[in-house]
Amino acid sequence: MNYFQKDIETMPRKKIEELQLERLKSVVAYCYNNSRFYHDRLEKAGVGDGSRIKQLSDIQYIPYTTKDDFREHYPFGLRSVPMKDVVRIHASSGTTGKPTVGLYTKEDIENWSDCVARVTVAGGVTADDIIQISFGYGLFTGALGLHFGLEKVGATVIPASSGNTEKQLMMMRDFGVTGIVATPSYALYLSEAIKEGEHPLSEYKLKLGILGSEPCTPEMRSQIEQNLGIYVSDNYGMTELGGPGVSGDCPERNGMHFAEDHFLPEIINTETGEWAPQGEVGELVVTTLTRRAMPVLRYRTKDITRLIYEPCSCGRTHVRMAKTMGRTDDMLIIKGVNVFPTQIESALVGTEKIGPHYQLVVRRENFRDTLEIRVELIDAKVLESFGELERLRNSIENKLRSVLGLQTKVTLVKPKSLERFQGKAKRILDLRNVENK
Ligand code: DLL
Repeated sequence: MNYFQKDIETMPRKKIEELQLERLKSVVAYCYNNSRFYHDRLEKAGVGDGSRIKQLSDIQYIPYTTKDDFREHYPFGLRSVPMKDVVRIHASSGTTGKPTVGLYTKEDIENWSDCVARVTVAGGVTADDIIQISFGYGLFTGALGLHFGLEKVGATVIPASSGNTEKQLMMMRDFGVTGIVATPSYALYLSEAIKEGEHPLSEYKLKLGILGSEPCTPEMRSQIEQNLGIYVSDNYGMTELGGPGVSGDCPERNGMHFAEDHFLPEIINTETGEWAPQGEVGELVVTTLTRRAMPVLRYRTKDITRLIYEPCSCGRTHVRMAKTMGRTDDMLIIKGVNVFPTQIESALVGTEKIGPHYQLVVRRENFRDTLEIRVELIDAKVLESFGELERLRNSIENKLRSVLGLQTKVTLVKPKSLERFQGKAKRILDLRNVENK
């Protein structure tokens, strides 16, 4: 078994919790003393400088931090060090309004790189690998985060960035690339481009995919693995928590191990804000334990998952988080039923005759939301046979009804007619506000 930091990754549970408690107290005191924002928050909540924190469960007295806090204190309001100690700024683009900003000291970059190195090693990377990073370089944490982590491992890093697929493929062949870093959507796109190009897969040396930054169901993962002939591991993170490296798959791929020496996770009921019972699904809340430039206490990630405390046979002792079902803001409520796009993906991908590309179209008709699922056929010939088209459509609708408990409308569309994505996929087309204006 390979570990990047074995002593930490396999630390006995009790020791991890002792370390977390010590770090929790110290980060609360640090925030109280160095951040105007947290000083006021902690004072108001009666937590003060954290000296009253005696056990990990006392974290519940600390108020949550939310995306709105980042927005309202844009750009540097959550900063806890003088600007001269900040060596890097990242930000997430976000779809509306101002970006979410992350600041780093030199020490933050070191710790971040360690965490990322851990997830890449757990995903199979060694110093012998040549890894192409196909995340967009720039303010996004993905590219530079993986870049620094992989360099720590000693792998050869190619900062390809995103886009220009032909050139990406040429570099992969010419440089003997053994692994790619990308979103699952882009990996899928690359696999199609290889299939349609002049160079067969045998001209590539690919064996690993370190994919992350968006949900990827096990079904989608196997599709990517089959298409590219690689082994895929998943890793998770977010700008507010410093970027990738928060958690990642081990060879068991049964939940992503948290870097628990740097992050303290909790699961809450989104509606009540109370703790969910251990092992149950809810919203992930994370406290950064070691960040200096911008520590974050009890951040509500909006990601829906559960924590797995049972020991993992890979030997790592850090808690695992199950693959996320998605974000609370991506959850659709259709005729009163909660639907996550990942549930649809699991049901669709791998079904005979249809490809892994789909789009969800939400409309409002007669004051009720409706969901149309557009799915690409592998072979356009099916469109010529009304009978076959109907049979296929019915069987997919039935499958979805049994998974979702909801009647949906499936539309089978021509191969290659749905949009492809070079970064995170945008699969929901929400026409509710457009059509009803
Ligand atoms: O996506 C950080 C990252 C970069 C993670 C590269 C992994 C690899 P943001 O752009 O701020 O940061 O987006 C964060 O993306 O709250 C999740 O909803 C989603 N997300 C990230 N990783 C995963 C994953 C980066 N492995 C938001 N599975 C998060 C599911 C993910 N969702």
